[in-house]
Parts: sequence; structure tokens; C-alpha cells
Amino acid sequence: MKFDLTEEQLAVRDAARDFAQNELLPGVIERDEHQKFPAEQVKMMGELGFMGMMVDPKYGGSGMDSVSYVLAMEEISKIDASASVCMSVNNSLVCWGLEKYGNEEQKQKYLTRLAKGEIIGAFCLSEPEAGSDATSQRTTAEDKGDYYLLNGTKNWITNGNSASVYIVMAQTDASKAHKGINALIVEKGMEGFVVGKKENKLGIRGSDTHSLMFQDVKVPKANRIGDDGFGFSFAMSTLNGGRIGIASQALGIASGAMELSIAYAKERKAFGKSIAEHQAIQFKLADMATEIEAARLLCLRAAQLKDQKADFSQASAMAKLFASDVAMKTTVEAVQIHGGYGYVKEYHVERLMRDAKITQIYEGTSEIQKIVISRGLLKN
Ligand code: COS
Repeated sequence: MKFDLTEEQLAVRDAARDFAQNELLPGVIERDEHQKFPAEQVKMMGELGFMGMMVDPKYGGSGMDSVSYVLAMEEISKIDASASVCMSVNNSLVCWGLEKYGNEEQKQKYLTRLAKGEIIGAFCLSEPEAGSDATSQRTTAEDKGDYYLLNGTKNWITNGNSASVYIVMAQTDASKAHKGINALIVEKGMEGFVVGKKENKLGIRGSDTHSLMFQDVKVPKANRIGDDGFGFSFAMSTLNGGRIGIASQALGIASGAMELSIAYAKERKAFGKSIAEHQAIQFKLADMATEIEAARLLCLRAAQLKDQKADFSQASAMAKLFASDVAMKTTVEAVQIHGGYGYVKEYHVERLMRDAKITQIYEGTSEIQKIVISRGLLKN
């Protein structure tokens, strides 16, 4: 395994770091406080090529590899995990799925604008009663000949209001269970499609998370991705890649918290010397750095397997499982190192701690990742 980064990959990482420092850091505390979606910043991310990183340039993307995507996600997540989840969903759940499984007409109509960041996409699988148990879709897509009649509710949808294009999983033939599910491209503005309430969340508060309601929405058959009944496989396959994005987000939250902790520990004095000179703090930093490096290697390995077109489902589940735990543990310790300052907003680590929690939950909880990993181990 080789993890030497190429000049191009290093340049992507540096560009993402500069962008995060210059454009995301100012205002990140206010956006979190007021639950403000980083619309301007996401537009800039599109212009810089971060919204369709892995998409072929002929469809408006940047034509980069998944390793570059991990590097950019880490840098952007160090500063603003609300911006990075928007980026992650657009890149790996929407653009990647459309490029891999969409037809030419769908790519021309939707992918090109999504990859350029001119519009944003959303991925709609979760429902009020179907989170981890994703095969239990209650949303229905009744086959009406040349269109589907879509009815139901989706929950906790990232980019819920800011998106223009939604990939919605729905049950067409209940007798076929998960093999009767379809993935449909729904546009904002289609009659009967209503964006519901915005969630008031613990973390990633700048990200707009909404419920969505579909009442007799007529979705043309041309908007179905893949063959009839392919929707659940589509969702599982895209989520495998999505988990690399969320693992990298968790990695960035952790490494951001560690960088802040190192800087603070060098500055803050206690008992006549900087707290960085106390072994209690040194050991915390050593644990953080070791675990973050392990998380980074898992993320890069999953990305490398994906780039090599090998099976990466277990690797991405491992990366997400481990990196999200590291994010949680590191951010809790970062707050501890900062003491009273860690508990107030100006020092950023309390936000990172709140943001870290969701990485153990969305795109498959840690428990679901263990199912994916163990099934992979036991299948032969
Ligand atoms: N990659 C590719 N295919 C997968 C897969 C994966 N990671 N996990 C399951 N599948 C496939 C299976 O191979 C099976 O396909 P076939 O019937 O063609 O063989 C199909 O999906 C159903 O799988 P299974 O029989 O294992 O269904 P279960 O209900 O027992 O479990 C889990 C499916 C739990 C793995 C699935 O529901 C899941 O991933 N849930 C979490 C969903 C999630 O991440 N939600 C977050 C939403 S986005 S914020």
C-alpha cells in the first residue's frame, strides 16, 4: 500500500485548507448559532470544484480521485462541518450515484449542474419509521404507466431546503420487498412536493435538515435511476461511498479539535508553565494524534480501494465506524484541555464536539457499520 500523496493531491489539500481558513472560518460561530446555511460559501465551493470532485469533467466535474476527496473533506471539516456535509452529500450520494447509475439524459439534465455546484442535491432514504431498517420504506411510487405517483414522508434530509434535485427512494411493489424499491429524481417545484419543517439540531446547525412531504407527485418514468426495482441496491451502493465522505468529515472534526488543542496548550499557563509542559496534557495529545492518524489511514485506504474499483464496502464502514468514534473522543478531550474556555463558543471546540456526534449516526449508525463489517467477514 502506498500513501505518498501526489503533487496534485497536495495542491487540492492546500486549496481546501486555504478556502476553509479564509472563507469558512469567519462567521462559522454565527452560522452555527443562527442555524444559517452557508449558501455563499457553498457557491464558492462549487466554483472551486469541490462540489463534484470525482465527476468526469465532461459532466462538469473536477475529475479527481477519491483520495483527493478525503483530503479536501478533512480540511473543510476542520473548520465547518455544516459546509462539509453539504459537500459530502452532493459529491458522494448524489453526483456519484448519478454518474455511475444514471442514463445519459439524466446526466446531461442534472449531473452537470450538480457537479458544478450550480444547484445542490439531496439523498432521501430515511423516513419517520425507517432509519437503520432502510428496507421498510413506507413512501410509495405507484406505477402509472409513463409516470410514478409518489406519496410519503422523508425525514432528516440534509440540504432539505437548499437542494433543487432530490433522489428519493420509494416502494413500487411491496410484494418484492427491497427488490421493489425505486430511486427517483424529484425536482423542487414538482406539484405536491412540500419541504417540511427544519430540524433544530445539536450540531451541524448550519446544515439545513428538513422533512419532506410528497402528495400525489407525478414523477416521470424518465426520472427513475436504473431498472425497475434497482432503488435499494442504488441506495446501498451510494451509501458505501458516502461513508468515506462522512468518515473524512469525522477525521477533519477530530484533527481540527487537535490543532486547536495544541495551539491552546502552548499558550495557556498553569502552575508556572504552559499546560503543554504538563504530562497530563501531553498524553492526551499523544492519544489524539495516534488515533487520528489511524482514522486517516482507514479513510485513505477506503478511498484508494474505491479508486482501484475494488470492493470498498467493508473498508468504508470501518473508516466511518472508527473515525466517528475518534471524532467524539477527541473533541471531548479537546474541550477538557481548554477547560472553562472550551465550554464557550469563541474557542470552537464545543461546536466541534456537538458536530462530532452526528458522524456516529448519519449514513448508517455505528451499529449498522458493524453489521456491514461483520456480514462481510462471515459471508464466505
Ligand atoms: N452494499 C451493497 N449492497 C448491500 C449493502 C452494502 N453495504 N448492504 C446490504 N446490501 C444489499 C444486500 O446484498 C441485499 O441485496 P440482495 O437481496 O440483492 O442480495 C440487500 O441490500 C438487502 O440486504 P439485507 O438482506 O442484508 O437487508 P437487511 O434489512 O438485513 O439489512 C442493512 C440491510 C441494515 C445493511 C441496510 O438496511 C442499511 O445499510 N441500513 C442503514 C441505512 C442507512 O445508512 N441509513 C442512513 C440513511 S442516509 S443519512
